[in-house]
Amino acid sequence: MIRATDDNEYYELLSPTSLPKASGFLWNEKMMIHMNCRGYAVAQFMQPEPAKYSYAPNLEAKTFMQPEQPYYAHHPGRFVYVKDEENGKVFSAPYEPVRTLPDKYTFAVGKNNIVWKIENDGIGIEMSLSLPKEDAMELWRVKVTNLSQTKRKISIYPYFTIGYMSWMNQSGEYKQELQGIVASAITPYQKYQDYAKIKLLKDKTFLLADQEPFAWEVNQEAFEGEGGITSPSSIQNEVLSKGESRYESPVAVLQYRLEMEPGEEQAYRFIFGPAKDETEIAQIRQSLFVDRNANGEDGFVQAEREYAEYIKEGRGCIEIKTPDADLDNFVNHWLPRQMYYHGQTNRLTTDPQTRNYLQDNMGMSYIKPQMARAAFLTALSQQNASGAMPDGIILHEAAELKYINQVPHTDHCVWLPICLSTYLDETNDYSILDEKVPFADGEEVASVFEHINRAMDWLMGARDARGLNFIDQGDWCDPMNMVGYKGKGVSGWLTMASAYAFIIWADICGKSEQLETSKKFRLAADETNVVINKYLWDGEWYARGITDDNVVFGISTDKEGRIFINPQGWALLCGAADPVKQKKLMQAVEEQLETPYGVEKLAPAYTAMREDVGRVTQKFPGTAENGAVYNHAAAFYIYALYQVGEQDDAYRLLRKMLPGPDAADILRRGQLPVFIPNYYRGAYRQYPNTAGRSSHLFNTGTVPWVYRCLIDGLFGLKGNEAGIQVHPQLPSEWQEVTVKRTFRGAELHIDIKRESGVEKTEVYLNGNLIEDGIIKDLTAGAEYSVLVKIPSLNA
Ligand code: CEZ
Repeated sequence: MIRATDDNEYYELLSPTSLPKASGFLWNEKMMIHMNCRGYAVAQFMQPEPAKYSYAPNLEAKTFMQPEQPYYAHHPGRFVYVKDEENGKVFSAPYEPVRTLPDKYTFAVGKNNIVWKIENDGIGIEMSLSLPKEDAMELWRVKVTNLSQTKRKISIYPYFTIGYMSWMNQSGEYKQELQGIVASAITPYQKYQDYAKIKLLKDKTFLLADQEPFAWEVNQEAFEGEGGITSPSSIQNEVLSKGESRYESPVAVLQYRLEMEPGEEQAYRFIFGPAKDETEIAQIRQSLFVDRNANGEDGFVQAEREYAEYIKEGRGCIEIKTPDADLDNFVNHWLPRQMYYHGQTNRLTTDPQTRNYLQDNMGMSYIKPQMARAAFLTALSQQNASGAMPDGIILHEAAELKYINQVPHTDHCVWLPICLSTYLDETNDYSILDEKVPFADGEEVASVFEHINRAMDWLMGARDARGLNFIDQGDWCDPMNMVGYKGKGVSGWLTMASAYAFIIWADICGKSEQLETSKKFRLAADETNVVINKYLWDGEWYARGITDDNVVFGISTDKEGRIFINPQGWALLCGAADPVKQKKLMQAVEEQLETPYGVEKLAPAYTAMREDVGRVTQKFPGTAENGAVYNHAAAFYIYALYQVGEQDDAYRLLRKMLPGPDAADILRRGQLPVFIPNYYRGAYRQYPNTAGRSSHLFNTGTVPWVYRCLIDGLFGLKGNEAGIQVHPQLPSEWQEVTVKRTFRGAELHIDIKRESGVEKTEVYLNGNLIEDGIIKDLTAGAEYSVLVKIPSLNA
């Protein structure tokens, strides 16, 4: 059903119906496209706010990308209808809208392109999508092959949806001079003040062809006729009617008529995207289809190549070989790619949530540390002198704080030291602490060190008389918006996260000779942990918080939302849980939250609104924050398990983040293992039938944490001031792994194996035992060979 290609370049799906929502995504500096196996697409580009050029059939509310996107017949998509001119039979590639089951079908998701190969009735259709590196446009190739023994007369109809562009003004027509279709619209608006922005928008959608079509249609209704989208009336005619759209929904359909000898191939290329005006479209045509470089390549070919190079820049810093080939493939290729996407594009928003911006750049520390560095400085330059971090980091002068960033959350400060520590581990660039950065309010400029001190002080100040952190209208959990909106409710998780942030910051201060400050925050962490145990320990696990009305929740007497994952994991991280409590809470998690698809965020999922907890309780039970296997939260927990040395539990849960390896699991998740989704359905004990289903949402803070689980935990190759501290935590069933670790310019070839007689980890560098297990004095450009012996379990 699914398989990785031999070179691991693609993941292939061999049926259009077994995982109907299986998908891949491509992105560049200005756009992203989420393409599913049946031809449906969700694409958006930045101008600077996210916008569409291939629209739904009615106006969509603008919000973040939706989980478990429903696809429907008229959903935006890219297809090719194929008609046999001799018998009138029609099918479509890749599968929608005609839905004829092809004789052969492959959907191959690659790193820099997405490819389909379809065979139907002796006709082969190969479609591929790539992007240029910078610009918002899709680069399509369509190849038609006559696979039969006889001469064939066919028509192909590349069909690109444009959809309902605007209720104010929309139209479209074929332009001879451009050899393509241009649809035009005015983005709807009502305030005259908006006109200045509206007039600059790319309100045209174009489809350019490298070969002159035989005919075309630009009017959606005329194209479909009474036959509808599955069997458009107009393609029953010999020639499309060359229609236009005048305040009618436009569509971009071209017709090519072909007479093909047996074995003959025909290749076409198309460019689809948004533009400001026809001049711009003409320039695109000129530079991609006409102009050639010294090697005779046109811009289209060059753009595809540049894009492949761009995607390759997103390499991670480990390459692994373990007993689990699927894991290797994911970790070596897809995981860094997903992390790079986040770090490079900030999820295509102009005002990323502060915690997302910081965590996405935590991931960038492994790929392009200079970018992570710059991002940390940008974030700090938007901090208030009080130490408070804002909701949302503005990345574009024209950006506005939208949606969730208008809701006050109290957790943003904790992410500063946590994310910075990864950057420091990777780079040892402590000079960042001396960097001078302004505050958002007032004239004051201060060092990064001072900025983070103030953030930590702010966390210490934003507490009630008991010493618990106020939650206001949310913490990490966005929709937990009514625990503390009256100003009294507190977050158990945030109190723990603050303690953990103090510890991390105290460590960083200790290493940069800020000993007094280090002591201060270590003490603060200890005191916080006392408070945590006094007010939040429920006997078998930790509570999630205490509401405005002083009701403790996330405890054994709650029928719903009885246990939450975050306070358990973070109590391990911040050291609040002593060994007895550790054991108890891990057991509670295993019994109440673990499922075959990972650990749930809370259980039992809420089935009705709890007005003293908020919106999270209104989400459908088992989706998103209401008890899904919310991978971001699961990753925190796994990270914590590694921190306390629970390597088998940690690995078991880590592996559950990926679909597979068995077919039943893949069917259940419905997703290719080319990204980790933000959640898999939970509420396993309430709704077992839907449990495990992927959200298909590839925007998630999960990925840098998974990477940290691998580097700091599983393979134990974390950086420090001196070099790399080697401390692997392999699951019991693994005997040997090899890792290539790139680190500060050096390359280490590390072989980790179990060996009988070995009592504790032994690290050998070029054959010599290293007493403290820290590989030091690494030189950029040099290669090292490291042998790590770990105890054998059957000794
Ligand atoms: O957004 C994520 C946020 O991007 O939810 C996480 C949060 O930590 C991330 O910063 C947990 O709440 O508002 C909502 O109800 C949404 O569900 C968002 O909380 C959620 C979406 O998944 C965005 O993709």
